[in-house]
Amino acid sequence: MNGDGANNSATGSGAAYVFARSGTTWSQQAYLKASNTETMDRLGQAVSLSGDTLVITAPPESSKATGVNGNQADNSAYASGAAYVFTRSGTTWSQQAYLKASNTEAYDQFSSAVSLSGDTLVVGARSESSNATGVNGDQANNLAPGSGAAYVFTLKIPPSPFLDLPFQYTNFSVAANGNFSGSSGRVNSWFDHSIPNYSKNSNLTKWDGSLFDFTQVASIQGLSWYDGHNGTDFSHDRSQTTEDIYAAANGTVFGVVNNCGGCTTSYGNRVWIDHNNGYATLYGHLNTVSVTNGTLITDRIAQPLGVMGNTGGSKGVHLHFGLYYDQNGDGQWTESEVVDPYGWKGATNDSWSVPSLYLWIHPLSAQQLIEAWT
Ligand SMILES: [Ca+2]
Ligand SMILES: [Ca+2]
Ligand SMILES: [Ca+2]
Ligand SMILES: [Ca+2]
Ligand SMILES: [Zn+2]
Repeated sequence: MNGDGANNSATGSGAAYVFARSGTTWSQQAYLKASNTETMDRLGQAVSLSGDTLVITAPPESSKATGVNGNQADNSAYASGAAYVFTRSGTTWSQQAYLKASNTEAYDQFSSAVSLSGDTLVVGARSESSNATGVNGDQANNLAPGSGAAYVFTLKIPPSPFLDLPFQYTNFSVAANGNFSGSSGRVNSWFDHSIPNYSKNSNLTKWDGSLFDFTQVASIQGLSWYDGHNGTDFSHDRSQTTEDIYAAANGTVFGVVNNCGGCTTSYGNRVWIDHNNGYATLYGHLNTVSVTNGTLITDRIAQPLGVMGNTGGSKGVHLHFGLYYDQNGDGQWTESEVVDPYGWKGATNDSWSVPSLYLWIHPLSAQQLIEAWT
């Protein structure tokens, strides 16, 4: 996106322009091109927008790929057609998928029409030529030239950031500076991307891919960093003697443990919240809990979950914040489904199996502010 719009070196390749409104003022937000831009592909012949997802068509596109994210580099199926799915995070658009028909052939013009609603996408191919009838018939023949077909895709749309920090603050200069006196930042142990589930390998890999080798940098980690951590630890506000903990987003309370006086293992007194979008959050080591199973959180600041504490396997007052995504859709959140709300930006694949996405409402600059304290 936002490439060089000033050249004309791919005649008729096409483009899409996203405009966004602030109040009554419209301005261009993005200039979008295909991942495999070529002359006469006619990207943008049709577009369909739903929420933060945009589909852009290119009916003359000519690869012989089929399905999702196939090989887009060849031109051996002239005008078979393709569609491109872009999503927006904040104000940034990026291509998520390159879509082709399941039975790609030359001249089919897949994406001659397109319509997106929520996560359901219909793509028309007006010149597709099988003689099938109804749903999922024989798509392999060409016995009815130009009869046309439509293809339905269910998109897996990444969630928009929806998490707030699980404590009270009025703005990020307060979060960065004021929630401590004289220091900034709240994170005192990051999620470890190097080895899942408390396995130990003597290092910690942070969301950005930076590696802390504990055999080399033990002096800086102290008790603040640890190997195999499956969550984010937030330290306490040193300007307060007790600190309320709030839901990171609205949802329904479950999994409450509130009778953990003296327990020395696991998350101690804790609260879980189901956010009704596949994600759940865990708030561990609480001193006291002020919600019960089934409590609906509809205004997070109006309903504290409890008070930050030092119960369970904890070595000081802090909040263990866990984020889980129900990847297998069974309605349970297991330790193999834990994810990092700071996402994953490392150069190699994350060793955790469920993808971590950046899900804080606040932008990276604020994230760096809360990171600053050591
Ligand atoms: Ca091409
Ligand atoms: Ca065909
Ligand atoms: Ca590790
Ligand atoms: Ca699950
Ligand atoms: Zn922790």
